[in-house]
Amino acid sequence: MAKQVEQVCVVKGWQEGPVIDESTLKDDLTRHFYYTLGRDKVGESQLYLYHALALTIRDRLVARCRETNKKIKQQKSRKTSYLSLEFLMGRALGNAVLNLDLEDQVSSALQEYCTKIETIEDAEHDAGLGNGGLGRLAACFLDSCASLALPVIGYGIRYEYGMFNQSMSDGNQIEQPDNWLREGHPWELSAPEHSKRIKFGGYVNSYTDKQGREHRQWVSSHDVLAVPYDVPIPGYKNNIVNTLRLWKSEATDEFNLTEFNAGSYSEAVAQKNLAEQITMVLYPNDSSENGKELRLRQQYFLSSASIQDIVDQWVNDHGESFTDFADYHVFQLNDTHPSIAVAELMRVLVDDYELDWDDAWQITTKTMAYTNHTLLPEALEKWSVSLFSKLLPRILEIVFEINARFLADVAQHWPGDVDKQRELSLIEEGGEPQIRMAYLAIVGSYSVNGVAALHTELLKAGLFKEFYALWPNKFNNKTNGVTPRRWLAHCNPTLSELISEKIGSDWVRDFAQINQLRRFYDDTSFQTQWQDAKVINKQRLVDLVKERCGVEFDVSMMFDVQVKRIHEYKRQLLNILHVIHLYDRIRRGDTQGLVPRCVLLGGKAAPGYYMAKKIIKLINNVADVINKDPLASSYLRVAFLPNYNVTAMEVICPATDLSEQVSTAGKEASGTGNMKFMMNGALTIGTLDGANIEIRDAVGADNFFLFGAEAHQIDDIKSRYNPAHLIEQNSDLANVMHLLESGHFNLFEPCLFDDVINAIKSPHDPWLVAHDFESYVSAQKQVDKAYADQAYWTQMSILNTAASGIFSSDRTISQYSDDIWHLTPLNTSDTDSTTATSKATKS
Ligand code: 9L2
Repeated sequence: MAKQVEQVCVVKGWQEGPVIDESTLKDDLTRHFYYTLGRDKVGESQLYLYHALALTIRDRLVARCRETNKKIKQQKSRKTSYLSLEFLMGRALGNAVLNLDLEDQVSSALQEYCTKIETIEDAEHDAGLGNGGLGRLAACFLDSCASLALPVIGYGIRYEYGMFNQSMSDGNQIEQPDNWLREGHPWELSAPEHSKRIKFGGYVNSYTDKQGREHRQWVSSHDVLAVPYDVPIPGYKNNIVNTLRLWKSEATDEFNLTEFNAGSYSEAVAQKNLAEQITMVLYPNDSSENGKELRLRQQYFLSSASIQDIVDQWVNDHGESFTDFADYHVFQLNDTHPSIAVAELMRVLVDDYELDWDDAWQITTKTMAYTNHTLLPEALEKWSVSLFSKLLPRILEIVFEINARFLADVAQHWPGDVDKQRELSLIEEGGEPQIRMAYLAIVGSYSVNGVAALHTELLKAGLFKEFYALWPNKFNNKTNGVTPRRWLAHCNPTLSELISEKIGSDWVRDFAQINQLRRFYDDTSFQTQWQDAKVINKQRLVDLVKERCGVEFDVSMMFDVQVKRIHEYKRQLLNILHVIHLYDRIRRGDTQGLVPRCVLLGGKAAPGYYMAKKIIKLINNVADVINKDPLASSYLRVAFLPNYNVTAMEVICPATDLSEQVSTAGKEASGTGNMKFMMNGALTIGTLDGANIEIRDAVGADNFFLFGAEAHQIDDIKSRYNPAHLIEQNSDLANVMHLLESGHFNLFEPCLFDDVINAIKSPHDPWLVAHDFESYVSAQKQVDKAYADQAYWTQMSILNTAASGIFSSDRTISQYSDDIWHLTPLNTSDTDSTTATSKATKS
């Protein structure tokens, strides 16, 4: 039998894989619809058509992915592995059709089914495997890596349940599980033959070999299987398709067998559940840690599976010599979440391949690179030593050894300074000893980067000051970016077409070219077209808001938008105070110069975040009162959009006039929503925080609405903070507080917002809401003034898009590659072999 298969295998062309004739998309769609899926009634449901189309496209992706992998092998490329607990991918169909340049073929094929891609797309669930900015950044990075033909593989977790679905009940957030795989996920291909065993629990033995060398052995562990599911990542019109490898946890067979043999059927089944729990659900906390054991299991599971995957491939190709390993591999750690990979690589090298500690450490510290995404103390990960010792006994030993050697270096650098050693130790003493994961990441990496200029400076001057003194060259900045494919070309076809008419369509590939738009900013007929495009996009959002919130927005009003995770530091509260202030003005008849606005807020609160949930309720109550008041309706409408996600943002950002980026200075590491809005021609009202600073620099201070305290002033302001006094001094703020305190927005729910009110009035409010209110309101007046002059506003809008070139994640990734990864792009000059092969077959 086996022999026969071998014979078949050498039949011509088979090693290259079967040939796809790419001109037959229509036939493939029909074949998948009728045969793969076994359907015959068109029009009954869009779901099967979506699946058939996804499979049709996937065939083309798989062919290119195989070619890409072949190139990586042939060109002996250095590779980056991007390790992240989150990949917030959103939908894949529209993006794949765009990147593979299949728009015309798809639309003509769908005509036969009397439908179009926009309708089919709605059948796809978002892949919501992330919380917010950090997860979406990972997704944008993958698009850019593939588009730049860089050999980068993403490693993540295939959560059975992604980010929860949010709905509203009486203005309160309700969380529902996101069963995104229910109807199948046509993009993935499982590769069980590449499964890895992951150890948990047990204990560590030592033994001495014949040469007298001591070895450590992690034994009696309860192993779990990591099964890979590969998702193709197409580059933009370059025939490169990279891979996102997502791991799913499963029980090992032998483990079950031992239990079965002991006659414990139910224990065996229970253990199976335990194993599968690891990848069951994404933790829904953005920028805050909760220290749950299962989360640590997820982190080690991802890190170990991914490290083993890369090392196994290495040993396959090169044997057990690791001398050159660091020349071919980089691991980029997306925050500290996978930082345990540092210790895991040491374990694999020292225990499994018997390298000396020093050799292994050399290799590790030449392959690991760490990105920090936050300065918030509550987000800095620490794990208790006792939990580590129970769950990962061998990893704990390795962390201790890394620490001992590191502290010896510290002693050398600062002789006799015991405090310094305590400060820098990977183990935080006092009470329950904790492992500081950021310190492990810094010590184990050759590169440490922040995600915007200010953020990196604050890291160097504050949180990581001592490490910066020790290793100044490790530290670097990589300002975030977003992919212009999804965030302009795909989500805003109307504006994209207009841009391409003016400057050609190469901006989609080379986004620096967007600056050519500058030439047209004062061209009045172009301005009119620009405005027309905005109206079309606003209509799409009007429909969405109507459907989801039951609120009527009006395209003739200004669209003022803040969508992001709900967090006190992001200050949705400041925004809603301004809304209340506008309402107060309307009620007082003070409407001189007031520009009619539709204010939209959206975002999810972590389920355990009490204040964030109160803020959602407040927004909903305020919206209710205002929307019901006929006096307000021609000036002000307010809505909270439930279940904000990637797909919603694709409708929201093209329609937005004013982008709200109002975090307390120094708290938002970068922000990336700010960049999506800018690309789509929104103007920003914002503080000097994160990437806002760079946005303002790029577009010019005249085209940005600035307000609020600056990062370097915050400590001083806090030291003499007196909100009661500020409220007394400012009648606008006093009126707003009076409306809130009188219960105007909670008439039948007494005391509902007391905690919110007290937070604003507290001299210890870390977010300084009352402090920034006055300058925020005055910046908003400037906004009104500017918007009232539509020609002027449109000019600024064009200039914003034109200046957004540097916020492409292609720029970010080029910098990662040049400064940290040192990758060589894959050769894309040859015609891709699927096309070549299909031509060859045809002739
Ligand atoms: O760098 C991507 C984003 C930044 O733009 C945001 O300013 O990362 C976000 C930043 N708030 C971030 N930092 C930390 C986390 N997310 C995070 C996410 C999930 C769990 C724990 C922390």
